[in-house]
Amino acid sequence: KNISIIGVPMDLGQLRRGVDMGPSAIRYAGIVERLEDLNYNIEDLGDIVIGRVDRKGIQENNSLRNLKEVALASEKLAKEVDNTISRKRFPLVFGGDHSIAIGTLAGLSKHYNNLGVIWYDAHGDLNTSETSPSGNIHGMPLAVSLGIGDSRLTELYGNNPKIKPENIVIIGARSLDDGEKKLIKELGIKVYTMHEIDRLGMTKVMEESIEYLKDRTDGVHLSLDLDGLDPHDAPGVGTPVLGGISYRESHLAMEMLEESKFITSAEFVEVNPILDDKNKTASVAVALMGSLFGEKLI
Ligand code: DIR
Ligand code: MN
Ligand code: MN
Ligand code: MN
Repeated sequence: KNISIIGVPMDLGQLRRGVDMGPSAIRYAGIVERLEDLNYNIEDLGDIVIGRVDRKGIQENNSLRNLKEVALASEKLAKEVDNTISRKRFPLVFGGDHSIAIGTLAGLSKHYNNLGVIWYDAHGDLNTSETSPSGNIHGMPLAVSLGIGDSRLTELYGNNPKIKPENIVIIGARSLDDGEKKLIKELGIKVYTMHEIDRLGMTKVMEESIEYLKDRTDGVHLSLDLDGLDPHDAPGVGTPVLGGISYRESHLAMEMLEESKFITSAEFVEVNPILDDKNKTASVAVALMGSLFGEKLI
């Protein structure tokens, strides 16, 4: 298989500094070598250029903070992802904060009519400017991709909506805002919260998720927010939430996705080396990608 790496040093979708260094941290943790050892052809396309913003403006109260710059970067990323698929390569995107998923899904939507999405995250990322408690766009990408939110984001790169609610599975949720809970119920989005993961075990959660998406989709994107994992295992994230998915459960999930053979694109987001412990979180991301792409213990 041919894999193209796209770095997105985006930090404008939230307020913590340092998440723009995520793509470098993941590269330093050895991702290219790791995947080359699995006999993939790897092409590193480098990083998308992100606009600079006056820090004073960023701190201001705003219900859609840095909208212009986020939209511009999303457009560039969408183009890059679109081109990568056209060249029959697997897009592997590194964040940056989770607002970048707006661009990734926009690019993918040019190639799939029924794109499946696995949203591995402590959060739902289903806010709009009306429901968001923070005004941070990294809490909105899933809503935007469903066509819900400001038209400067939903209309981006054509095709609105990019994805359908019945093609989404959220895994690891444990911090959902009221508006997000309402939307999940209204749209009937499939969610495995930490309660279901504890109760059923990750094996059953992944079996059910794969079975659910298998027949209804023509491609499946994995959007993995490192804060889906427990902060003990992934401390380098901007919005850690206690009681998350373990390192081992996450490996199992990646291995089961690898066995399913249906993942057609992936992104690993919210790695923030400034908040991290000796690049632990980027190393975890790289280890999980190892499993996702077929590394075996024996
Ligand atoms: C919160 C936090 N729901 C918000 N979201 C995060 O600001 O919308 N998403 N951290 O990853
Ligand atoms: Mn997220
Ligand atoms: Mn999150
Ligand atoms: Mn393990």
